[in-house]
Amino acid sequence: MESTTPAGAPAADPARDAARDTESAEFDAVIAADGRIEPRDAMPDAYRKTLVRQMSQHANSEIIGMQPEGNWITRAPSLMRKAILMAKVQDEAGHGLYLYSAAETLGTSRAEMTDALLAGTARYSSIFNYPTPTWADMGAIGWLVDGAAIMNQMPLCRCSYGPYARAMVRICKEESFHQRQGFEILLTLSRGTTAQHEMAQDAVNRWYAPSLMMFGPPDADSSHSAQSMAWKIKRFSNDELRQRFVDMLVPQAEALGLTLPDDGLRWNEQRGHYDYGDLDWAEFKAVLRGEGQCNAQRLAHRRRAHEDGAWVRDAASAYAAKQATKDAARQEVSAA
Ligand code: BYC
Repeated sequence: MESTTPAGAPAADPARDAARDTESAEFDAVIAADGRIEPRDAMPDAYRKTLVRQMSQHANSEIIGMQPEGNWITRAPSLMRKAILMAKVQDEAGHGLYLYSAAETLGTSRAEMTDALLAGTARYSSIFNYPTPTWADMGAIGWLVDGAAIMNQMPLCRCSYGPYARAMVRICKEESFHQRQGFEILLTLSRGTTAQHEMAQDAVNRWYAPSLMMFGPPDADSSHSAQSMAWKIKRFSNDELRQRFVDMLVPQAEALGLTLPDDGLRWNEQRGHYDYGDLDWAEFKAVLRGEGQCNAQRLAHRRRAHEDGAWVRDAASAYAAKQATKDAARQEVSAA
C-alpha cells in the first residue's frame, strides 16, 4: 500500500516517481514508434480505461447486433439464405467473444462488462436500435451496416493495443464477407420484380442515415477522438471515415440500381469527395439516451437470454470445478 501523509496525499517517494517516469517514457516511445502495447506493459490509467470503454462497447455491439438479423433466420426466403444468415449471426457471436477476451487482458472481466450492458450503463452501437421489418433489411444491414463497420474497423487492425489489433484482423475478414452477402441480397432484389425492387429501395432509405451516424458524432462534438488518435487507438476521425464511406457508397449504389436518399449528395470537384446532406444528430442523441425505436426491446431480449443461459454457465462452472478436483487428485497420486 502507498504510504500517505497525515493529509492523505501520497508521501514523497523519489524512487517510485522515477519508476513511473520511466514507464511513462517507455509507453510514449512505443506509441511514437508505431509499436504495440501489450497487456503486461505499463500504460496510463486513462489509456486502459479508454480501451475498455471502446472494446466493451464494440463487443456489446456485436452481441446486440445479432438480434435484428436473428429475427429473420426462421423467415429467410430459401434454405441457402437461411444457412448464410445463421453463419453470419454466429460470426457476430464470435466477434463479441474475441473482443470481450481482448478487453479482459486489460483487467476487466467479461462478467463485469456483461453486467454493465445488462444494467444499461454500457453503450452499444446506435445502429442496432432500428427495426428490421422486411427481408431487404438483411441486405441493407450487410451492405450499409457491415460496410460502415469495415470502414471503421480496418484502421483498428493497426490500433496501438496489440490484443485489440489482432482480434480485428479476423473480424475484418469476416465482415468483408458479410458486406458482400448483403450487397448480393440487395442486387437480387433490385433486379427482381417491381415489388422486390421497391422493398430493397425502402430498406436503403431507412438504413442509409443511421449507418452514416455509426461513425459517431461530428469531429467537433467527439469528446474522445483527439486523445484516442494521439494514442493511435483511432487512426482517423469520425468525419474522415464517414466521408470515405459516402465516397465508397455512391458507385456501389449505382451498380445496385438503387438511390441513396440524400438530396445533398453531389460530387465536389474541389474537395475530390462527395458532399452529403446534414444528418439528424438529435435523433442520434435520442437513440444514445435509450429512446430509439428498439432500445428497450433489445435490452429486454438480452436480459432474458442471459437469464435463460444461466444453467449453461452453472453447468460449465460445475464441470470446471470437477475437472480441477480430478486434476488435483491425479497430481497428488503421481507426486506420492
Ligand atoms: N453508437 O467521442 P466519440 C458491427 C458515443 S458492431 C453508440 O466520437 P469514440 C456489427 C461514444 O461512445 C459496430 N454510441 O467516441 C455487429 C461516446 O460516448 P461515451 C460497433 C456512440 O469512442 C453486428 C460519445 O458517443 N463498432 O459493426 O472516440 C452486425 C462521443 O463519441 C456511437 C465499434 O464499436 C454510436 N454509433 O468514437 C453487423 C467500433 N458513436 O462512451 C455489424 C469501435 C459514438 O463517452 N468503436 N458514440 O459515453 C469505435 O471506433 C469508436 O468507439 C466510435 C466512437 C467511432 C464508435
